Amino acid sequence: MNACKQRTILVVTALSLALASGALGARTRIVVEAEKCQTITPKLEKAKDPKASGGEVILVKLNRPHGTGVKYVVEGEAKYVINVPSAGRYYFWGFVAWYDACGNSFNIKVDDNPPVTLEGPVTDEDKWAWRWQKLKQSFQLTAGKHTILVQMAEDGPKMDQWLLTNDKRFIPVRALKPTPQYLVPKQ
Ligand SMILES: [Ca+2]
Repeated sequence: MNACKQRTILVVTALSLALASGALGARTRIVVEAEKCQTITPKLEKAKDPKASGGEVILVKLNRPHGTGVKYVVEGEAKYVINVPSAGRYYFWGFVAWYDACGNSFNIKVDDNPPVTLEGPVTDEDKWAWRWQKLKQSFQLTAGKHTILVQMAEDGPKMDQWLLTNDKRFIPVRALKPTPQYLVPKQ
């Protein structure tokens, strides 16, 4: 047996062992249309948007005057229940459009964890432009049912979809194909 063949056998054996032990766990992408929530309460609401994925988004309408709400006081939330197929560390992304620096956030609450603010920069040039925004915190989740709340934080932002994935390196660019098989319907 030459050295090259030996190396190949070693690599194949190592890969087989890794697969057998689950070290290369399945990459899961749970993609949910924001409007496919179980429940939604004001001031969060659904709205038609022909350019959005699924033709709908969720949003907080602009207040007049804008930016006078008290941040972190929940005035409305959208609720989702999902079935996570495999345990692991999961990363949350929102496909969002921000209004301005006082309309560029939601709060995301996963199960009983404290809410985490999903927010990002916005300029006059990219006001209400759709972009994927990653939540700064990740979550260790068991396989099975989990509750996700998207909560109002400010007036003016919109959300088209959200993504929960155990693929740390995945960076979404545009709207993704929804995976309704992970959504638990309202009982
Ligand atoms: Ca949508």
